[in-house]
Amino acid sequence: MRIVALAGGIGGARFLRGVQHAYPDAELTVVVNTGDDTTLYGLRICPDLDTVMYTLGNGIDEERGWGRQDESWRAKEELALYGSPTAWFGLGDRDLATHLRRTQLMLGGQSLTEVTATLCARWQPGATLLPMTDSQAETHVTVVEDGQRKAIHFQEWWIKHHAALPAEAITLVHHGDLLPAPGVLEAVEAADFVLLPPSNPVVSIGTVLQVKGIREALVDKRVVGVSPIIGGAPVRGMADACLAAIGVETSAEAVGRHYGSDILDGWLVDTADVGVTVPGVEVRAVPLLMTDLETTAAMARAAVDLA
Ligand code: FO1
Repeated sequence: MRIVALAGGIGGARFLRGVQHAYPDAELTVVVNTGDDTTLYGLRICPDLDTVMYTLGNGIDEERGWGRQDESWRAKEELALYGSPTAWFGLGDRDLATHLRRTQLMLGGQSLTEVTATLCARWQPGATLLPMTDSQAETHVTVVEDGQRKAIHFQEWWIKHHAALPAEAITLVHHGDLLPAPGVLEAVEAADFVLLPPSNPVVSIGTVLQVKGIREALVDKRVVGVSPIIGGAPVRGMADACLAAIGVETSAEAVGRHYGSDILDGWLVDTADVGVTVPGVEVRAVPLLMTDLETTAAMARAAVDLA
C-alpha cells in the first residue's frame, strides 16, 4: 500500500508514527512543509523536516514534540550572554549538529531533497521524506508591533511572540514559481491515497498546497484529512491564531470546509464534533486525541478505512 502524507511539524509527525505502527508494510512518503525554514547564524534550519525525521527516527523529545531528546542548551545560553537578538530561538546543542551538517551539505552543493536523504540515512525514519520544494520559501507574518506594521518570520512570531501579536496576514514569501521538489508529484500520482494529518491547516498543510501542481494532483486522488481542531480548540500549538489570520473559524467543520471538497474526499473529526458536515465530503467521527501510540494507530486505521 502506497501512502503519501502532506505534513508539517508536531501533530503531523505524531500521526504518521501511528500510520507506521498500524501499517508497517506500507510505503509511506511524507511531503513536508518548508515554509517554517529559516537561516539563523548562517545555518539553514528546517523545523518541520527535522520534527518528522526525529519523530519517525525516534530521536524526538516527546514532551516538547520538537528537537532532540536528552538535549542541552549551552550554545543557546552563551548566545544569550552575548546579547544575540535571535537567542529566543530554541537552539539545542544536539539539534545544532543537524543544522551544521545540513548547511555543510548545502554549501557542498546538495539540494534540500538530497540533504534530507543524507540526514535520514542516519535516522532511518522508515518513510521517504521529501521537502515540498527545493527552492527557498519562507512564511512571514504581518503584525503591528509598537504601532509599526511589519512582516516578521513565522518562527519569530511563533516562538518569540507565542503568536500573541495578532496576525494581519500570513504570507509564503518566495521568488518565482514555487516548484515541487523532485519526486513529489510522482509520489502523489503513484499513491493509493493521500492523507492530510492533523498539522496546522494554515502554515503547514496550507503552505504545502501552495506549491505548484500539488493541489491539482490531489483532485484526482482519494484524499482523507484529520481535523487538528477538537471541540473548537487546537489540540496543541496555536492553529487558532493562524486560522484567525485567514478568517477561518477554529472548528473542525470550518477547517474541513476550508480545505474543501475539491481536495477532500473524507474528513475525520473527533467524537466531540459529531454532526459536522462538509458539503461533498464524507465525514466520520472517531477519537482524535493522540494520547499514545495505540490510539494514534487507531486514528490511522480510521483514516485509511475512510480512504
Ligand atoms: N518551538 C517553540 O515553541 N520554541 C522553540 O524554541 C522552538 C525551537 C525549535 C528548534 C528546532 C525545531 O526543529 C523546531 C523548533 N520549534 C520550537 C518548533 C517549531 O518552531 C514549530 O514546531 C514549527 O515551526 C511549527 O510547526
